[in-house]
This record gives sequence, C-alpha cells and structure tokens, in this order.
Amino acid sequence: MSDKERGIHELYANNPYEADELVWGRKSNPLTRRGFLKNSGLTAMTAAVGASIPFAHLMPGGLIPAALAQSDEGFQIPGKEGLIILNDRPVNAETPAHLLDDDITPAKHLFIRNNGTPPSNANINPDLWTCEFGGESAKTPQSFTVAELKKRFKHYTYQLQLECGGNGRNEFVPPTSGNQWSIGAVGCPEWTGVRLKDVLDVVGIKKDAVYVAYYGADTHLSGDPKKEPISRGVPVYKALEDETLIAWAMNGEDIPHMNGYPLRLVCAGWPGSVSGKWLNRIVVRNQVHDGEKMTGTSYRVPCKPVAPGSEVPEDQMCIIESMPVKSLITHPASGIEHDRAKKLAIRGHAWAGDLDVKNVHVSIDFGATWQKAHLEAPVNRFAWQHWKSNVGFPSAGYFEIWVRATDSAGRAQPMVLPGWNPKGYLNNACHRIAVQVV
Ligand SMILES: Nc1nc2c(c(=O)[nH]1)N[C@H]1C(S)=C(S)[C@@H](COP(=O)(O)O)O[C@H]1N2
Ligand SMILES: [Mo]
Repeated sequence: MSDKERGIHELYANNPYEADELVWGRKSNPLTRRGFLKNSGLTAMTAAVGASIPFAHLMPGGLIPAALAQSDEGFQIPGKEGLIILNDRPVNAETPAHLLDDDITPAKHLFIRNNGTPPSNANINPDLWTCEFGGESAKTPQSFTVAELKKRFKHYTYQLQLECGGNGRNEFVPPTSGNQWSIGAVGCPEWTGVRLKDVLDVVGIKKDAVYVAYYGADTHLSGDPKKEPISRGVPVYKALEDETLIAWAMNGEDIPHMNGYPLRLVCAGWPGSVSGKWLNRIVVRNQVHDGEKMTGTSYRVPCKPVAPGSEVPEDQMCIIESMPVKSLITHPASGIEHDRAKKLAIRGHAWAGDLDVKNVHVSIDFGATWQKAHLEAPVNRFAWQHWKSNVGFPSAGYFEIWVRATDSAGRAQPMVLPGWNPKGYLNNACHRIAVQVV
C-alpha cells in the first residue's frame, strides 16, 4: 500500500470512493454507498484489519474500517489524561471513546474546545471574579462576584452533557474547515452552580428581551483587545430553563482551568458553544445576539438540505439550536480481540439535545439487522443515558459493532453521514468499533 504515507484519513477526505478503489481496489457507488470488494480488495482489507470479514458484502463503500480509522495517540495537557490533541493554538483536544466510559465524565477526560487564549490561571482570584449582568433589555444592570453568587442564590447540581457543534466534523465529504473532531468532543460531568434564571429574576428582564448572551475573559488569538474570540447566546426561554446554570464546580471540585475556571455557563442540549467559559458578562438582548461566532456560517446550518459542497447564502443559514440524537460505544475499546465462544458485553451512552433518548439499538452486520439494547433513564434532564447489551458473533473474523439511538420524537441516528453543511456541524452518524473475533 504505497499510498499509506499520505495517511488514510487524508486519502478518504479527498474522495472516499476514489480512495476505496486506490486502497482496496473496491469499486463503490456513492449513490447506493455499496462497496463491491473484488477478490484482491477483500484480501487487502482482510490483511489490513487482521482477520476475515464475514459481513464484507454488507459493508458500505467509502468507509474506512473502524480498525484503521480510530487511533488514540495520547497527549499531555495539565489535569487531562489520554486526550487527543487536534490543535495547540488554541488548545483543542478530544477524548477517545473508551475514556468516556464513566457514567459521570471525570475532569481529566472532558474535551477542550478553545476559540481564543484563555485568561492566565495565575491571575485568577476565584472569590473576586466578577460577572456583570446587563444589556439593553436588563432592567437593573448589576454585578456579582462568585462569592456573592454562592451566598445569595440557591445551589443546584445537575449532570449536563456538553457537545461541540463540530463533533464528528472529520467525516464530512467534501471536507469542511475547522478542528477535525472525530467522536470525542462530548462529555457529561456533574455541574454545580446557581440557576441563570434566579439571577436574571433579580436583574430583571424587560418585555422586549429576545436573547441572553455571554462574554468570557479569554482573548482573541490576534491579541487585539477589541476583538472577542467568541460571544454567543440563546433565546430567552432556553436561558431561563431550570438546568441552565452559572457553574463554579464540576464533579464537586473547581472547574479545570481549560474548561472555564472559575465560572462558566452550562446551557445543555445545544451546541457547546453556547456554554460560555471564564464567564464575566451576561447580556439580555432585544435582538438575536450578534456577537462573535453568532453570524455568517458559524454554528449555523442550511435551513434546507443542500448538495455537498454547495455555497449557501447567509440568509439561508439557520442558527443551530437543540443538538441531534447521538450515542457512543464506550466499552470495549475499538480493536479488541474477543473469544467467539463468549458473548461480548458492550455499553455506552446516548443523548438527544433537548429531548430524551427513547431507545438504542446495536448491529454487528454493518446495519443490516439491529438488536435492542437495555437503556436507562437520565438522572436528570440533559444528562446522557447509559445503555448496555450483550452480543454474540456467528463466526471468527473482523466485525464492527454499530450503535444507533432514537430520540423521544422518533428520530434515529443516520447510519452514515447526515446532511452536509458548510462548516461540518451536527454529524450524528452511528458510532462504530472494530472487534476481532477469534
Ligand atoms: N469564553 C469561551 N467560552 C467558550 C469557548 C471559548 O472558546 N471561549 N468555546 C465554546 C465551545 S465552541 C465549546 S464546544 C465549549 C467547550 O467546552 P469545554 O472546553 O469545557 O469542553 O465551550 C464553549 N465556551
Ligand atoms: Mo464548539
């Protein structure tokens, strides 16, 4: 395989069907997504994954086998363990699926998505840290220190999932720019703080209020103090939900520096970008917020589906709200060997933006048939739900386990890539892992 030096992702990113032919000699049809592995191609893929592939005839075209697509090279960021670094300026790092196995995501395994330069940790005094509340639709603008917020308002603790809108971007064809997240820009820690709505109740919201937005203390990468790295918001009804928190703690401890210490907004179910870190200002707006990364193609998708690669006029782009249904297989890790005489216990989590997950199914034959998994209820709204199942295999060989969740409105995850969009958001295609059955 002389093209291996180019990297299999690079090859597939350019044209997955051409790559299929180049790597495996597999003629595949983009429309039906069927792959026709010729004898030599099958031999090549079998050699690459290290075993025969009993369901090879069902494997879609243009798909890198999970055994080759997923790597978990480690990277060290203080307080973090095993994350995969995608960018170091700004820092962006995701979590391999098997490190998201805990019911409650530990701090060391929560992804990092920075748009700018975080405030220096050394300069942060957590008690004196102040958050202003204002904006044209605030009745009585005022400020609270973290100590005042803690003293004045009732504390709440919820497990809330956080997922970057660009999670899964690395699968879009044609490729879209930005951090090439695979599946690990998601986590579900337990957050403690006060309700944004309790504070806004004291501040007062004028009748013309439309949006509530945040500003943080991080600075623009250019160093220009007049520029914001990011400032996003949500409609008033979303800001006022019980679970929208101004949080100072994660899993009972200070929030890690890279995740927004000492204060952040957690507004679950929507793209992670609405959960402002290093929070120092909340504004109540009389219009849809127009801060950095609210406009243009940022965190927006075409209001109606478009052909892959299309240029979409700005007035036909809609702001992303609730995130789509999604799931992960967090155990076992991809690539394990398994004894065919035994059943394999598998498990993971599923979540569905503002909705609940109604059921989860798993497949070992590239989605031809599905078996229902056991699914738990969420501990609270916006917490991910745990699922588990036992699967048996008909023979030895290379298998993939796919997982598919369905939300309470009956919408299921797509098995392969959903609607293409210019910035590569909302890829909720089924997660899959490789298993070598021996
Ligand atoms: N101030 C500030 N808040 C921010 C960001 C940022 O760069 N600066 N990134 C946003 C994005 S795009 C996401 S996905 C989440 C990531 O949160 P995490 O880094 O704690 O995982 O924070 C959001 N809040
Ligand atoms: Mo994000």
